[in-house]
Formats: sequence, C-alpha cells, structure tokens
Amino acid sequence: MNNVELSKEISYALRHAPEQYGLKLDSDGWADLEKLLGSLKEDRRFFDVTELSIIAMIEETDKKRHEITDGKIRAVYGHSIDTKIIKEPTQPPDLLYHGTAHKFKDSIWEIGLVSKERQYVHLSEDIDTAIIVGKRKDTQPIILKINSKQAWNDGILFYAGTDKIWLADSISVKYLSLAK
Ligand code: HQG
Repeated sequence: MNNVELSKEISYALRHAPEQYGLKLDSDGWADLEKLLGSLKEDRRFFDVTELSIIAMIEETDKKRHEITDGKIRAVYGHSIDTKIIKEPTQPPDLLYHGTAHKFKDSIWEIGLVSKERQYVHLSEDIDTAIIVGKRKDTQPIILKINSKQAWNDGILFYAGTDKIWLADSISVKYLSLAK
C-alpha cells in the first residue's frame, strides 16, 4: 500500500470531511478507527488496509500527522471542519517560524497571520521546517519569525501540534519580523 496516498486520504477524512467517511469527530478530533477502516476499504486502493498498516504508515511518514489510541484515530493538526477542535494551551519556545509565499506578504504585514480555511495558524519550530512548509506555495518562500515568548507573555495562546508544528488562533503584526 502506498503510504503517501494513505496518509493524504486519512488527512482529508480527519481534517476536512469526516462525514464523507461516516465519521463523527469528538471535541479533541478523535474518530472511530474501525469506521474509518470500513470506509477506506470501499476504495480499491485501500481494500486491504488494517490498523497495523496505518500504524506503519504513521511511523514511516516524515511528519507525525496522525495519532492512534484505544481504537480511535485523529489528525494532530490541519483541521478545516466547522466545529473547532479543542487544543490545550501550551507555552511555546521563545521563537517560532512561518514559511509562506511572497504574494501574501503585504496582507500579512497589514493584518498579521490568520488561519484562512484551517482552524488554526500553523507555525514551525525551526527555520528548516518553515522553509519546507513555505516551499509548498513558493519556490523562494519568505520566512517569518514569531516572537512567541512576548506573545505568550501578552496572553496569546499557543497549542502544541507535533514536535515541529505549533498552532495559534492568530498572530498580530507586532510579533512578526522577517527571519530570512
Ligand atoms: C497564509 C501542511 C494572506 C499563510 C504544512 C499560508 C503545515 C495569509 C496560507 C500545514 C495571511 C494558509 C499548514 C494573511 C496567513 N494574508 N495570507 N493575513 N495569514 N496567510 O495551507 O501554514 O503536509 O492553511 O502564510 O506543512 O501553509 O498537510 O497553512 O500560506 O504544517 O501535514 O495563508 O499544512 O502540513 O495556508 O500549512 P495553509 P500552512 P501537511
């Protein structure tokens, strides 16, 4: 089974369209794993998918996009569904980064970082991760530095995603500077 295809399909189901897969997410984003397996098996690309193949996919994929526990599975970040997934506020590292396309620069300097279609703004723990994220949108992305220490001290909430990705509701311009 192709890990990239499986990962993308599961991300789509758990981040954007659970109802298409007969799933209902709880407030932390968890869905019933058996139900997801049942829906995936209807697609001939995934006819032989099992819990073990999903666990292997998560382990073998560079980013830790999904988690499994006690018969449940969730996407760790990236959601766009209407009902907001509840995240626990967590103190971030002093600096975070955000890689994005040049064409968004003016708007970002005007209103700060906003979450657009997703539920949260996604921030990177290091510059290299931000470059990879930004390159999805621009061959020469701009990399923004977020003064997350100051923002946290001012009461802005951050939420842990993976070891590389942090989330926030929005980040105002005063915490942003150009990293690169
Ligand atoms: C931009 C992938 C104009 C923002 C990645 C970004 C990430 C603004 C875009 C995760 C803006 C939203 C999320 C403003 C923000 N004006 N543009 N005021 N504020 N933007 O895809 O962070 O591989 O929703 O810069 O690696 O690019 O799918 O967010 O370019 O971790 O697991 O609005 O998705 O992970 O785009 O990526 P996205 P993102 P996966």
